[in-house]
Amino acid sequence: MVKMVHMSDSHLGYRTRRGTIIKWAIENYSKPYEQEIYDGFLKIMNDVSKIKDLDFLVHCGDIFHHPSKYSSYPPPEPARRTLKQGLQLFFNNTNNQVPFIYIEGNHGIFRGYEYTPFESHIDKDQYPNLYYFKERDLIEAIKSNKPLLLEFQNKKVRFYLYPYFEFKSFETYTSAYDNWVQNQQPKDSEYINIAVAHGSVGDESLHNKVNSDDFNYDYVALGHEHGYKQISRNHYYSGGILPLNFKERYENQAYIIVDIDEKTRELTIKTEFTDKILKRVFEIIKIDVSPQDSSRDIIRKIENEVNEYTLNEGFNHNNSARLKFHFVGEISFEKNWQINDLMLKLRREYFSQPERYNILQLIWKIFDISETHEDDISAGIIQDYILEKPDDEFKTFVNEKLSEDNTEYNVDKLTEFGLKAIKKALRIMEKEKEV
Ligand SMILES: [Mn+2]
Repeated sequence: MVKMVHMSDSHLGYRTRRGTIIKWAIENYSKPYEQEIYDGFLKIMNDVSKIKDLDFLVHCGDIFHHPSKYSSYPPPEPARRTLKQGLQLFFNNTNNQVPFIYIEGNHGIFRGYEYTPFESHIDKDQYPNLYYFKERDLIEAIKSNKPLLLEFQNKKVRFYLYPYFEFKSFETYTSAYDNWVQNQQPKDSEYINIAVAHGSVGDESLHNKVNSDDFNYDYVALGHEHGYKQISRNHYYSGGILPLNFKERYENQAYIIVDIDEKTRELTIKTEFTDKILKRVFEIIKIDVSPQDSSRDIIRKIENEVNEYTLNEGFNHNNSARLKFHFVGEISFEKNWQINDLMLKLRREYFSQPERYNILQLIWKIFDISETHEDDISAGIIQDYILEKPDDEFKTFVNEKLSEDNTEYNVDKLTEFGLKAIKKALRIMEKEKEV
């Protein structure tokens, strides 16, 4: 058996920003949620280092949140300190016997520079069993037409490495990368062959040869998507440590313990969900608003929800709530502004009384459901202002165009799309009028 742990996307140094209370955790001048991720990372490094007979720890990228495409700041000091502490802990507990393999993602790198925070702020050479692969290594491998791999002869394991690379951004990159990827095809099946990649199909940063079974890797460890996901029998995203935002709250984050049988190559997968260590309320709360609701009614609905998190003992950075309200109903423009005003005022009130409210973040979004009831409004408008029978006339129009063109399409489907476009345009016009 070869045993490895697959983790990814720790995003050390991530800070919640929008609508948060200005509070710092005490220990080392970190922000509260940022600190919770540090604590989670150290716990994982400690737990993982104690796994019996562990052969490898693999991290699939984005260990730091900064720098990134939109921020050239280095990782904040507590993030660097946490990574150092985590590495120290891991290598000490494993007596330097277990390799830590890291590939670079799209976060935690200085774009356009040859050095990375691992070199400028961490000193990777201090850790003899740390294997670090950056974009620059990938580019060198492409230029010299060699695979990017790491081989452990004693264990008969090879890692094929795919740091994040936007190979679709230039045509020359795409073809060079396509050609090079062939080099990443395992030489033989005498070794256990593992691919380690940072990228996803969604933003075209994962090559289809890695995403498929074309190369017969025994296991494919993926990073970049923040939720735990099994893509196929042997392709997995582990996800990060904790959800970073409200969307990720409804996914799971984990690290994966993978056992690979040398002979049969059978996988035994054990998933350790790390989001369950989350100590705070972190929820989207739906609030139904009816057209008849007065300000007072809406305030009452909000306070009912907020009071659950009042907790009387006041603000505590360890478990203060992250809340997002979804206001849903037939919401006029006037009501929309009214809700925004109320929420701004209430949030100021809650944040100015930290001895009372245990809230870290409070944001909201307003959903006007009348927008989704297309049939109620727009068809009528079309009939009144443009056409007598919009569906029929549009269908005739589409039919004529298609027969001129000698093409065959599903006329009903096209009519449906066309009408949707018209309705949408009309709705935008209506809105502009109202504003
Ligand atoms: Mn990423």
